[in-house]
Amino acid sequence: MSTLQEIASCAWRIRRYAVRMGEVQGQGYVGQALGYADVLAVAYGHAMNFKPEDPEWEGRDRFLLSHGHYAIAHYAAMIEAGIIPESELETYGSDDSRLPMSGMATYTPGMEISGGSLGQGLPIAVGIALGLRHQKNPAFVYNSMSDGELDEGSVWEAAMSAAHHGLGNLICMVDINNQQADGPSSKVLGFEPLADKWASFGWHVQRVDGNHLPAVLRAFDTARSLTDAKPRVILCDTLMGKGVPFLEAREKNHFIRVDPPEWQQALAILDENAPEGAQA
Ligand SMILES: Cc1ncc(C[n+]2csc(CCOP(=O)(O)OP(=O)(O)O)c2C)c(N)n1
Ligand SMILES: [Mg+2]
Repeated sequence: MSTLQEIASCAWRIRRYAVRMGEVQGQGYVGQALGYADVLAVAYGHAMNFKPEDPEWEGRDRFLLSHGHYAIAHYAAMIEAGIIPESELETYGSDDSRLPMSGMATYTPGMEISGGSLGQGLPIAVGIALGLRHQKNPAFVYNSMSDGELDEGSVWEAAMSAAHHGLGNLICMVDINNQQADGPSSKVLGFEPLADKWASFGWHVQRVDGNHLPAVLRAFDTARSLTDAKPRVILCDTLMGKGVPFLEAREKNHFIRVDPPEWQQALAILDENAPEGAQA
């Protein structure tokens, strides 16, 4: 069991790794990584069962990165978790790297699926959760999605299917940053009232401030400890760029290009606000 202070340090290091990878390429989906770092810190630093030295261990909880463009965030979490060595961060997005800019299962240890074609993760997660149950394997399936993905009909077909099959071993997280490639999610295709929608599809629903660690922690603990045969969803409201004010304030931050000195400036801001006792 990790303490809140330890998880806060995890989240801070995840943000630092993502900014450092962004600097390698001069661009990337860094705003998402900063916004989602707290959720990933709770998932990898507290909730999930895995063996860093054996990413294919049968008993592991499966983490599916459906929104493959968040790979930079996922790599940062897996570096923090000890699944990927920190030194590999320097190869991010380069030819022959195990860390391509979109998540690829065949390239990267710990990457369960090649996500990125949005709306595919949840249907795959339903299949894996059914398979695990059939094998009497008590592992959980965590499917991670973005709010723009909710535009995809396949998500809602899979949501119905998960409830129909009573998949209590399936936990879905949605990063609600109210952003997508074409602008604010609420303007592109409104999805509210979102908690009511998931509940009406037969899911156990929690909606939390995804940048408030105690709330995220409680939500994961609840999702894991419920005993009913309902799939669980954690709707996480987050702020893109969280922790670096000049990135939080950017209007078009779906994919950011940052001037070279600004990467160091972003790291300096994170370091000035490091949680107590945190070490890079
Ligand atoms: C099926 C599909 N359609 C379109 C795209 C192109 N695309 C890549 S990222 C993205 C935005 C999706 O919204 P979200 O993930 O919420 O954006 P973010 O929060 O990262 O800005 C889109 C439309 C895709 N990857 N897959
Ligand atoms: Mg979004």
